[in-house]
Amino acid sequence: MTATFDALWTELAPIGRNRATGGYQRLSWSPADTEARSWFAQAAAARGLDVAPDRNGNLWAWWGEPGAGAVVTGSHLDSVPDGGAFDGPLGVVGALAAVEELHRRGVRPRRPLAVVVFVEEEGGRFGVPCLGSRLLTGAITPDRAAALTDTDGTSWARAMAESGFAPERMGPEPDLLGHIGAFVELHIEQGRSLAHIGRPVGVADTVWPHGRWRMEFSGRPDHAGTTRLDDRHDPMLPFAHTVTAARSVAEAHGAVATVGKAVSKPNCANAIPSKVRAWLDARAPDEATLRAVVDGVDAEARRSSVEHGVFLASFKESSTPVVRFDSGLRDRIATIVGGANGPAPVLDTGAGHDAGVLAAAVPTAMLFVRNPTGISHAPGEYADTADCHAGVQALTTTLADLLTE
Ligand code: HGY
Ligand code: MN
Ligand code: MN
Ligand code: MN
Repeated sequence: MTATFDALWTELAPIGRNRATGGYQRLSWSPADTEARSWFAQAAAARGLDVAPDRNGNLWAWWGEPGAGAVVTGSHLDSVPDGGAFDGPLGVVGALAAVEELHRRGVRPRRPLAVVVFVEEEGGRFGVPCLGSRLLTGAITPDRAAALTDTDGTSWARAMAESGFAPERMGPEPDLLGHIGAFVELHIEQGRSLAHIGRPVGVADTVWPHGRWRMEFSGRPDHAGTTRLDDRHDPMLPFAHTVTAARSVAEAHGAVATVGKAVSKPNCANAIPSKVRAWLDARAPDEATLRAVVDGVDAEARRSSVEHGVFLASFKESSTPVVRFDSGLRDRIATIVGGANGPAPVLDTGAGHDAGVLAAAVPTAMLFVRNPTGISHAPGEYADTADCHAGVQALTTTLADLLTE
């Protein structure tokens, strides 16, 4: 298993890699994403799996005929801009290596198994995370998905069509979903909980509720040298206030909030901007706290906009309710993968996953692999090879247990 994992990891590693930063740029339907998806299709077929896309662009590789009670594992291959090597690929490469290990162990499955690669998990190009799994489960309408655009104005429907899919066929797939008896996703931890307690592998318990909101501050464009300060309607000022308010409001609620993306129009050093568009990402331990954080930031943004004579419009782009993974599956997996040190630790996370979307429809679990620095969504994301191998062993043990019950 370790040799297979290492070989597959090495094959995938150059695809979409930015040599200058060491990070990855695999935005959905881009040439790098397409190359990674083709790599997956080939690697899965070489292991005797039958590969077929669903109507939403997710890729499925089946061991056995698709059918009732299937055990499904997998993750995603797209990345955030300049993301890390592990977020997504660990769960895909790990799944393929686990399938080979199941063969080596001589496991005779009593139900079908599939490896899935979900499309646009990060929302890195079209803004809504977990788009492939949301479409599959009906958590987003095909019309809304079709109309999402990237920063160049290319729509999801067009990008999908250019990759050979028929956007008019998008939508929930109750038959496919109805086949899934259990879904398990292997993922790098995006924090330091496992490093802190000195364990290589953990099992997920909950995902914090989270979402993205777009704020558009519209002011009056003017000359940076000649416009008296009192005469300005500068949208950069309430925007700047909102960035710092996000931090203090989140801090006061034990939550997190981030403004990681902003665009100024016309983006000119010697002109007061006409508009600043900014995205708030907010996450909290429970729904009420998340609401309070978003409302609190919005109130600050509005107050400051009024003060500066700027018009503010806010829109919710996506949200994911709190996820509680299947407790029976969680405890069973924690016990069987725990080893000599007792059951594997159970963790909460602030990161979103396709498993979180699927959890609303099917029994779902996640395995996390230790991340020594906790860094993620950045080139510095890292996990030791030995810990990745331990994660794949845990996934194999889990799949073997589910396939033979
Ligand atoms: O943003 C997130 O939590 C994710 O990794 N999709
Ligand atoms: Mn991920
Ligand atoms: Mn991610
Ligand atoms: Mn001039």
